[in-house]
Amino acid sequence: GSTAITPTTTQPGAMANKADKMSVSCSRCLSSQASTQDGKAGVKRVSIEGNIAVGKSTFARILQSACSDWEVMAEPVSKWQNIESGTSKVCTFNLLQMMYQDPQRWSYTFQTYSCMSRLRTQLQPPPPCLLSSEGTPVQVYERSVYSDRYIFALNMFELGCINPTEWAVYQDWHSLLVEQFGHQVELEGIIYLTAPPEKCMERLERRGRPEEKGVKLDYLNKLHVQHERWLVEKSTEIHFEKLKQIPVLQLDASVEFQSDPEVQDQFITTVCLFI
Ligand code: UDP
Ligand code: D5M
Ligand code: MG
Repeated sequence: GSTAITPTTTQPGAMANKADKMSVSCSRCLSSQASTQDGKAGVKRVSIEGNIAVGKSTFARILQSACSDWEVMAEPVSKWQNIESGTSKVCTFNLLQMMYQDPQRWSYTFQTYSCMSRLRTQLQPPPPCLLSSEGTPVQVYERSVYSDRYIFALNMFELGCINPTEWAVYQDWHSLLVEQFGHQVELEGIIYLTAPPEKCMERLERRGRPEEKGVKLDYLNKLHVQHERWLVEKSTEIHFEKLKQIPVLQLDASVEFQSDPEVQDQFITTVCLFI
């Protein structure tokens, strides 16, 4: 694969200053080499990782509108909220709600569905316009099959909401799926958005997703620790060789970036240098 991505954990300030605040345009990304490794030849893939409500979707929308060479693939949350019953299309299930209301019963089921729906979304071929674009076509995923396992499923197991048998079964099929399909969704970099869990809680409450009403700060603290172990301390046991080598760009998302074009411009510049 390509090695064009800066191979370190990077702080935003240094790289943004190097780029000397170029204007927001695709020309910032033109110099990179695209991967030609597999069925999605020429496309680079990065995922945006981070705690619940840290601002991933907001950040993804900003990237999408900044550069037409980037295709953002949002997390399939609406699918989790509306699973069609096999027998009646008018009857739907809200698995996200079920998981939050009764985690012991539904965590394992949720993990099977979140991983499957994520993979299905991410396996879709890029649109032709992306491949014919002048710059480097980039697919930006909101989270990945790796955060499913190394953040959420692992956390549920550690909390006792996934039992040891379920955990063994989960890990077995997750490894099989990643080994079989992983090369088609292989990441070349991870953008890790960070903010104190208290800031995420504030944003989660502001967003007001009904299913997340019962989410406690303690849960966000635990997810924060899982992210830090995986992406910063590198102490999470990882089962995929390539994943261990992936460059991580860490961005401080605790600043109010949604309404600040200057911060957005800095972020975009930093991401362009990273990609
Ligand atoms: N948000 C905000 N300021 C920011 C970034 C995000 O107020 O600089 C808000 C955003 O409008 C939303 C909430 O924080 O109401 C969570 O953001 P998002 O859905 O993007 O987070 P995700 O869960 O995707 O990480
Ligand atoms: O994530 C969307 C919502 O879905 C949020 O409540 C977390 C939850 N989520 C996402 N992936 C998983 C897995 N794999 N397990 C459990 N819960 C999950 P947001 O961060 O708001 O975009
Ligand atoms: Mg989101």
